[in-house]
Amino acid sequence: MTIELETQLTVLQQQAQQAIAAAATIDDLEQLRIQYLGKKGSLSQVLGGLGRLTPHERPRIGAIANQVKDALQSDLDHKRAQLINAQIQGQLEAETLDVTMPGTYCPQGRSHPLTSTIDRALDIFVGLGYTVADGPEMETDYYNFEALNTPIDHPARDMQDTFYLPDGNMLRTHTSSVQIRYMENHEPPLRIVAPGRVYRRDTVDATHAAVFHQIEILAVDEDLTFTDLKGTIKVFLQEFFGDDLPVRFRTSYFPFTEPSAEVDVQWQGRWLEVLGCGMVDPNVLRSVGYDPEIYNGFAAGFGAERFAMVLHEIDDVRRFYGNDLRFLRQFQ
Ligand code: 2NM
Repeated sequence: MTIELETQLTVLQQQAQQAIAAAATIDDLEQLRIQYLGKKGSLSQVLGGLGRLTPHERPRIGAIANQVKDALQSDLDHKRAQLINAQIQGQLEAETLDVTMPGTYCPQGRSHPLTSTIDRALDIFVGLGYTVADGPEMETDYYNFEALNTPIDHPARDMQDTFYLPDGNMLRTHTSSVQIRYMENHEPPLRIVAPGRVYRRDTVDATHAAVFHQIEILAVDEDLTFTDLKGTIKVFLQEFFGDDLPVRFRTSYFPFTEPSAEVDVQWQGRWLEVLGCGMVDPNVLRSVGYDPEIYNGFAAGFGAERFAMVLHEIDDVRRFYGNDLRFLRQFQ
């Protein structure tokens, strides 16, 4: 009986120690603890037989059982510490951070100076109650010239000045065509601002581009006066360039306005022409079906490139299209 119990304890210890050594996870280990040392575990079952021993043998076997228990508990603790260590080690390796690795390149974009110039102008007109309008860049003779009171023999219609397409259409030479289209579809009163790309057959140099950007405004209402036009233009230019900017109006000529004016601003001590404007010609109003006895209008047009060049003191219009980052990075 004594030998039998002793053997059982020895076998149990060997089995348990092998199982503990082979445990792969902390959960496995906990299962083994319950299996061998738990209330209803193997060791308790073996000790159940203790009662059948003689009082003389009981303390010796009891002491062996305690040694087995202590040995297994110590193995469990040891193995648990090993597993936790391995887990931490694995985690450290998986989460290694190499602070010497190069960073991720995050290029930062910014507005093209022309885009921010156009946005700046549009913001001012939107603040004055104007609506932004746009239209096609390929136009018919009617929208680009005829509806704008531009006679058939006007020099602007010359093959030398306008990009004609083989079908007789053309690339628009101004955004006034947008205004005609808008007026055809809306009744007065209206206030619109039309920004966009325009095309002219100019010889390209520091101040001329074949493709550039125009911004045109148009107001149609009852009883608009040239004073309304002057006030609007002055407010716009002072908002755009700065409060105490000297502005002057000179008489001029456009087919679509009468009277017409060109506007200069004094910038860095010099007078620079920046804008054309006038009261919309009654023929233009008639062509969109407005009665010039009831309605009149004023309009103005200017080049975005020219405004950007004056504002930022840029000496060559070709810079805008060169995509030279050293140039572009100078603007916010
Ligand atoms: C300018 C100068 C003067 C203009 C006229 C019109 C329209 F459609 F109402 F007839 N839009 N824009 C205009 C007038 C444009 O650019 C230098």
